[in-house]
Amino acid sequence: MEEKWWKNSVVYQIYPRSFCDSNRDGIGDINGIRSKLWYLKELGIDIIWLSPVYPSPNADNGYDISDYYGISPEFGTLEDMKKLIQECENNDIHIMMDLVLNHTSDEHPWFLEAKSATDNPYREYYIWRKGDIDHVPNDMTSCFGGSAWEYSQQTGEYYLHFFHKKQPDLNWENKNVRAEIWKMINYWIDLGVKGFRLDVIDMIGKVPDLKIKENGPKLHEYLQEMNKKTFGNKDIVTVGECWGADTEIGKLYSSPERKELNMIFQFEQMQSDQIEGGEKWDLKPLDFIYLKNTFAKWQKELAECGWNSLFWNNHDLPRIVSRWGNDKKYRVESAKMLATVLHGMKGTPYIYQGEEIGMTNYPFSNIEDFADVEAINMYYERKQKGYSQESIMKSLCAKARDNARTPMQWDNSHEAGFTEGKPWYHVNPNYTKINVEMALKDKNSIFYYYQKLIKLRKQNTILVYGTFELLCAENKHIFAYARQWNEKKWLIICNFYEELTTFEYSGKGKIILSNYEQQEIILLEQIKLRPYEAIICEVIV
Ligand code: TEU
Ligand code: CA
Repeated sequence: MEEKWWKNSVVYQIYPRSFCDSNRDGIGDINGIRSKLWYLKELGIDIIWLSPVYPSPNADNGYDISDYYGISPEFGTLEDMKKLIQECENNDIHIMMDLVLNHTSDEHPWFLEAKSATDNPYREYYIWRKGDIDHVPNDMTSCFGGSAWEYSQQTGEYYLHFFHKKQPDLNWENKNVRAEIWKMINYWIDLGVKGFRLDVIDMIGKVPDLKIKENGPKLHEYLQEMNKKTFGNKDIVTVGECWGADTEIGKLYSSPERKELNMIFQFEQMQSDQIEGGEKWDLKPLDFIYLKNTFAKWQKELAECGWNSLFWNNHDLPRIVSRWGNDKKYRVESAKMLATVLHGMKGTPYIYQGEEIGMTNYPFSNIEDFADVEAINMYYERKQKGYSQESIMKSLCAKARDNARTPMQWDNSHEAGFTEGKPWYHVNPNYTKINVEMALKDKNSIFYYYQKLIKLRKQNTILVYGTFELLCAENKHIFAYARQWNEKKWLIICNFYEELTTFEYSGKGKIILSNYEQQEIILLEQIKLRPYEAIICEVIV
C-alpha cells in the first residue's frame, strides 16, 4: 500500500460558528480560530477541516452558499482567511475546506438568474420540472422533511431541493456548472488549501425523474473529471461525504487507480442505534455486534484498496460520549475508551471540536431550545402525524444536530470563554466542569489521552499500515482487535460497557496505553476489564 502523508495525519473538524468568537458578536470567526492555533498544535493534529465559511444566508448554517469565492462577513475577511492558511502552514497544519457542490443557496447569483425566466442562460444550472400548484413533479422528499420540489411563482415551474428549499440542487449534467466548479476548486488550491471535504457528494449524479437521489449513473464519471481538472496529481487530501455508500461503492471512490477521492465518510456503523428502514429519529438500543461487524467489514474490504476515515462525531451527529459512552459517572473513562476503539483502527481519524475534552449532548427541554431546521421541521411533522410530545423530544435529545453545535467550552468564565458577548446558541450548562482550561491542568484528562493517541499514530507504523483483525466478534461487551505489522502485534482491548467482564488471549502484553492504571506487563490469559476499560498492548513472548 502506498504511503501518503494524510494516512498518518489526524484531522480536527472546526464548526466555525461555535468555535471561538474574537469580536463579541456571539459568532465564532476566523480570527477566533487563529487565536486558538496553539491549542490545536498542543493537541497534535495535522489538518483542520473547516465547515463552510463562505457567504451564506444561513438557512442551513453555511451549507447554503451564496458565493463560493468569498468569506462570510460574520466570519471575517478573505485577508483573515489567508492569514489563517499561512499561520497554519507555519505550524505544519493544513486547511481542508468544505465544498458544498450538490446545491447552492437560493440567493446565489446563479439561482437568482435561473429563477427569473425559463430562457435565462443560468436556467439549466438547476433542475426544473413543469407542474402546477396542485401537482408536484413526483413524490421525492427533502432530507429536512416535506417535498423535494418547490414551486417557483415567477415561471410557474418547480425546482429540486434535496435539503432546505433555500438550497436548490445544482444540475451536474450541465457542463458549464461543472466548469464553474472546477474553476472554484482551483482558486482555493491556489490560495494554499491542502484538502477538501465534499458535502453529500454521492448526490451529484441524481436522476430525479427516476427518483435516483444517491449513487446516480454518472457520479463516478463526474468525480474522475473533477480529479483530472482540479486536485488530481496535486498533493491534496480529499474526503467525500457519502451516506449511501456500502463497501463496494466505498472502493469505487477510494481505490487510488480510479483517481476519484482519497477516502469517504460512510455512515453504516453510525446507524447502529436506528430502526432498520426508519429514520435516524427512530431509536433502538445500540446493536453492539452490528457496530463491531460493520467497522470490521470496512476495515477488511478496504485493506488492500482504498482507505477508511475514522470518526464518531461531526456537526451532524450527537456527542459520542452521550450516545454510546456514559456522560455521567464514567464520562472520562468512556470518552477515552471510545477514542481508543477508533484511533486504534486503520484509517485517518477525525476529531470533532470538543470531542477531545469529552463534551456532551445538550439538556434540551422543549422545541424552543433548537436552532436547526432539521430538528424544527421534524418536530412539527411528527406532531402532525400524531407522535407524542414525549417520543419526539426523546428522539431530538438523542439525535438532534444541535447537540454538536453548542459553543466550544474553553474555560469557566462568561459563556465558557467562547464569547464576551451573547452567544448565537446556548452554551451547555456543564461548561463549569467540562472545559479546555481544566483539561489542560489535569494530566489524566481526556485531552491528554487524545494527545497520546495522536502521537502513537505518528510514531508507530503498525497503527497506520498494520493489518486489522476483529477478535471475539460475538462478545457482547468487548470491542477487541489485533493490528499486525511485520513481526509486531498489538491488541486493542476495550470494555464498551460499565459491567465488569473478562478478556482472554494467550501470552503477555506490554502496555502501550490505557485509561486505567496498569502494570507494565500484563498476563493476557485472563484480563478483568473494569468499567469502560481500554488497553493498547504489544503482544510479547
Ligand atoms: O449532510 C448531509 C446529510 O445527509 C445530513 O443532512 C444528514 O441527513 C443529517 O444531518 C443526518 O443527521 C451534509 C452536511 O454535513 C449537513 O450539515 C448539511 O445540512 C447537508 O449536507 C446539506 O448541505
Ligand atoms: Ca465573531
